[in-house]
Amino acid sequence: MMGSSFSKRLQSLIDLVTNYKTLHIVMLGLDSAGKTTALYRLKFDQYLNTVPTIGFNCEKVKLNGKAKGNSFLIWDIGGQDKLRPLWRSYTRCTDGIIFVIDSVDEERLEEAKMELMRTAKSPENSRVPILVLANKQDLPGAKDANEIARLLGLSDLNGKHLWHVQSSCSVIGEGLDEGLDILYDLITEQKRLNKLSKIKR
Ligand code: G3D
Ligand code: MG
Repeated sequence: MMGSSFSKRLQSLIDLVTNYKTLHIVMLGLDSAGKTTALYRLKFDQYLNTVPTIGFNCEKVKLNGKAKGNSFLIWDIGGQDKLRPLWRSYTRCTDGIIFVIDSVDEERLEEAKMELMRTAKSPENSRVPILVLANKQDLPGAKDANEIARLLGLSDLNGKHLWHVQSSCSVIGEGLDEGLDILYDLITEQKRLNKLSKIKR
């Protein structure tokens, strides 16, 4: 993880000079949920033919909405089961988590839920805001955002994590900018809450 901590420090220096923030985001989800497609849609505004990710991809993505000027450094971590133990080292010290769901893959929703809950409950991710992308909304039979929230049991996270489910179609980029704007708001809100709880103590 040396590369990651070095790039983080370098980024902090750049942010200090420019007065804009770069937040660190990790993108997780089962293999083939659409993580890499989403990342490259956000970064290059084009659809790239992806191959299953071995290891990780990392891109700096500029925010366009209210948070214009700020950026997310997004780590896209391979989702194959052999790679999942790696998630832990990437989620350490992250500002936010994006969890991508294939909204038509009913069979693996339970597995996705297990991995999401494992990540959410890990002590190093305590209070880290979570954006769930209910992806592949263009496909017939896709479950909508409310249904995905229910099936993943996200209300269990209430009081522990700020979370939001955004429906998306990564191949055309629909829902991605909206999702990032909401995640930015959740992170800002969580930072405010963290400050408040420090003052109280
Ligand atoms: P991953 O990085 O999470 O493993 P990928 O997933 O980004 O590699 O995507 C896996 C497959 O799902 C790809 O198709 C990709 O085109 C497709 N996909 C991703 N997002 C969407 C979406 O929103 N809608 C639809 N219809 N397909 C999507 P292939 O065929 O290359 O396996
Ligand atoms: Mg990938």
